[in-house]
Amino acid sequence: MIESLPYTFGGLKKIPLKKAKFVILPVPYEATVSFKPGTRFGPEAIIFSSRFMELYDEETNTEPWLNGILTLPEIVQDIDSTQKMMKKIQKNVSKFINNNHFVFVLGGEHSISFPVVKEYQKKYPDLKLVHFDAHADLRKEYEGSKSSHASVMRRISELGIDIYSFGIRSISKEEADDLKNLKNVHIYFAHQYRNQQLLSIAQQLPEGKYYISIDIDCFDPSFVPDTGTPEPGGLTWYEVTGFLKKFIQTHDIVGADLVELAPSHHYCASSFLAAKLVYKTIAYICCKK
Ligand SMILES: [Mn+2]
Repeated sequence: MIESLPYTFGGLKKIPLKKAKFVILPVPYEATVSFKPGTRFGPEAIIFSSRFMELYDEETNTEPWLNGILTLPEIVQDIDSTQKMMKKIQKNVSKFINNNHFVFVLGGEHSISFPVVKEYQKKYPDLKLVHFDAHADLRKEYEGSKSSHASVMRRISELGIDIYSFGIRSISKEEADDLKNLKNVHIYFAHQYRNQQLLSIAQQLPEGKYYISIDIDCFDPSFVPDTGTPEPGGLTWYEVTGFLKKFIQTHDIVGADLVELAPSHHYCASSFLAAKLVYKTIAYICCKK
């Protein structure tokens, strides 16, 4: 009876916070979009689609939801100031991070990764970042904003965090020039690194605590047309999940986000893929010994 499913990630029943290994945090924030708008509807579309997923994962032969997944109330965009909103997000995630919950943030635009990563770095000073995206997001600022979605990795790099970016196929001349001086940013361009190479890199990345930030536009538009700036030549479902599986087997993941889904009314494959990617990531983490 679909009608009776709770409106939560996976349609799962609400559980006490202390029983939740994973908390799903919807952040429908949208302020600095440059092309097609709609990321504010991303979390809602992901949660809606997730209610129709199979909760058994055939690949890992597990039922990831048994580890405890709790959908939190969304962080409402009730203030105009970007800086205040970033502070609000950081404050909100703090208690979950400090109580050892795995926070999985659903965006919203990519800017929201910054306050979450900043708070994670407080707990894990050696925090590193794996980043999937079509865009490098390394602009010093964009359209007058330092908190733009197009600047988020620049801001994170300024925290001294090592960044490993995959699927990149759109970068400005200025960003490409700056890259030589950004010693902690490692870009694996989509035209160079595919399939088996991605799998090898997944195992070779340095040890440490990692946060994973996934901009849904890392996928090819044939998989995910519903995003603000779809770029041709993107990654496939099995390239991304294959990487995540290998990477998670060999590394310690403490938090994640999935951002930039801009759902359309007539095409649900994008939001379903997003929901499934969140659940797959949880499955890979849970089946780790
Ligand atoms: Mn992007």
